[in-house]
Amino acid sequence: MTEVITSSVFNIEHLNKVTEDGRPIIKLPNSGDTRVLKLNKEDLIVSEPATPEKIEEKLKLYGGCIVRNYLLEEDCDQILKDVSPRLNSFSNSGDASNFISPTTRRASGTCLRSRTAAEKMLIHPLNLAVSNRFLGKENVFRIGEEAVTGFSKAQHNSCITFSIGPGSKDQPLHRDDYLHHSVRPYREKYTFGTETAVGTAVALRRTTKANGATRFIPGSHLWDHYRRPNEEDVFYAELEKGDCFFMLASCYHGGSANTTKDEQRIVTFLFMTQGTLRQEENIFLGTPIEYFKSLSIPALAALGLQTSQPFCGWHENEDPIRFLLPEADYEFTQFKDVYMVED
Ligand SMILES: O=C(O)CCC(=O)C(=O)O
Ligand SMILES: [Fe+2]
Repeated sequence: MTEVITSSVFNIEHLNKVTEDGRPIIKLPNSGDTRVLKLNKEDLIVSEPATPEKIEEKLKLYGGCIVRNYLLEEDCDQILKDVSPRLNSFSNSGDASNFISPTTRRASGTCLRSRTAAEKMLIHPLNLAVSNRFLGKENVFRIGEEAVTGFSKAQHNSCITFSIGPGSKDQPLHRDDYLHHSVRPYREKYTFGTETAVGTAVALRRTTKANGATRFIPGSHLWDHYRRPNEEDVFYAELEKGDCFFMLASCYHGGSANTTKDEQRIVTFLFMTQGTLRQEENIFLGTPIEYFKSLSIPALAALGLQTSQPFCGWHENEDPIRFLLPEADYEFTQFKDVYMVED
């Protein structure tokens, strides 16, 4: 397993000077890594029929890939309808670094506002298979004379529908795994075990370079923590309605400038995380319990409302699905397998 460096804050070198507007200037370590991956669109497109294995292969190499025709157009329309009230009521004044642009509207909690998002996008078989491959954990633990195994499935992390409006500027390039304090070492090739989030971004409408398609740097999932992301190295994930861009959260990416006069760039970006980590969005506050009770068992499990084997996330000594759906034909086991140990 690749080592995760847990703290790098002490590597900052203070230069004792400030910018014109008073921000202190620092230097960060430079590993000297100059690898750049120049790809064609075809390299990133998963051939049909898309399988978890094909997606996994491209994610390991490039950090991102595109799956055509991932969701039905009617499901895209339904998700957009469900989140539209939130998009239309959204306003913000932006922030200094343009991370949250004033011309970008965000409907967070898309899997809570849209049953279609939860039942079609969250539990899409390719999302579950790929995110379990990159984020799932399975281990063996001793309990007295026995040894048990537990499989902790990937769970929902966040789901935001972004509507990037005309006049929006480039969002600065960043990695979404900062939220779990991931500090990435330089890697020659991909190694499993340290990824903390995997994203699927579905275009609810056609997305183009001109209207603000997500751009990312292929191969940047293998870069060290401080390597500077350059705009010359980006690739625009242009999507037709219903297409999906898979991306590891260890990749540099960002929403892009919208230079059109009147097009909104509308994408739902779902991230999954490890079943043992805290979710980015606090999905439990403000969501009526009736909404959770109305979902399928697989959707509840993927939302993190199933105990992660073993012991993580229970409610009143029970699995949360038993609490939410007491009548359902459902059984939860704390362990995957139970063995006797011969010492
Ligand atoms: O809108 C996009 O394409 C990406 C947005 C994003 O990366 C973010 O807000 O973290
Ligand atoms: Fe992001």
